[in-house]
Amino acid sequence: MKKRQIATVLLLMMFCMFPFRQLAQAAVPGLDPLHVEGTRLVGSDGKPVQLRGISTHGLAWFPEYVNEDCFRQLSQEWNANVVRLALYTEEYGGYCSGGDQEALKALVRSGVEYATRQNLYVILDWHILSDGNPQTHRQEAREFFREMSQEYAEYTNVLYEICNEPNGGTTWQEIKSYAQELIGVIRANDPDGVILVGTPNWSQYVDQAAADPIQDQENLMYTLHFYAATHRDELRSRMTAAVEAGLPVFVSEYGISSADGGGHIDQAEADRWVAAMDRYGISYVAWNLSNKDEASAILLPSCTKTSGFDQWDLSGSGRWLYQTLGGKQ
Ligand code: IDC
Repeated sequence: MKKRQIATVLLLMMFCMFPFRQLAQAAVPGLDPLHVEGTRLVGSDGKPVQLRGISTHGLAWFPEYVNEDCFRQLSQEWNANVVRLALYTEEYGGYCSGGDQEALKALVRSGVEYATRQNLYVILDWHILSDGNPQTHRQEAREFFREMSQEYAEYTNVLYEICNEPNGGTTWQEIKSYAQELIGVIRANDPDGVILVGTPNWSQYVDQAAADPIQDQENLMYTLHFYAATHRDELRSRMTAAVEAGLPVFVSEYGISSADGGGHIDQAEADRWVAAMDRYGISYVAWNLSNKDEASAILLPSCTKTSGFDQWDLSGSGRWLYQTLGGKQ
């Protein structure tokens, strides 16, 4: 063989021997896989992990904040370690009410990639709200989570939130049976990703879940949501009692405004919530990453930037969150 042929053969051999599979696996995010032990979220070393970060507003309404520079700033400067992607199901332009499903999924996928590259855990939030009962869009939910869990089975930073806030009299039994079905769908692809289950009455009745938790499943957590200017001691005690009863609780959404997302902010009450959540190692995700003219939005309506925010761009909620997360001055 001529030298050139030998070189070609050698190159071909090297090409065939190259461990492409390993390369593909190495490309899968390296965030520490989480699991649930007792009431706590823990890392692979068994040490407790607390996720603290922010939720997008409705992806259909504020898609512009799903960008890598924004996520980089949240991670590096704000000290967040999680973002939540809120995919409304029923509201105007929602996933099940005429929204462009492919475009919305594309946004979710971009969000996951940016989060992954920026070392953030990411929650896929099936944001039921005016639909009240998660059974309403059960088929769409099954299909959505089947697809997502297939795509992200290897992603150690993806958490699945299967129903934001059941309400309107939806019972724990109804939520439980929906959850069991969805857990089955997700587990068929992703045997160990953390799944967050909503609770009755806008994710406030964690006591009902604590009294009758889902059996024979691992890596489940139950959500509690609060708004500090509306919800105080009573709901907080329900949260801590549920944890003391052995329920793994995750605060996947909270605001420091009133429950309608507006009104005024109550920082003193918010600090009491944070103290309680920190004491129990509960994770918490703030509502919301937008410049909407409402007190829960972290940006002022006058801020038109979609990344590179400075202190003048932040609302009262934004400044409080920055400090609470331990943002770098
Ligand atoms: C609110 C938004 C508001 C929007 C409304 C849609 O802040 O801009 O118009 O939803 O109905 C929740 C929900 C969350 C709410 C939020 C504030 O999960 O979707 O967002 N909230 O009302 N639960 C308690 C409060």
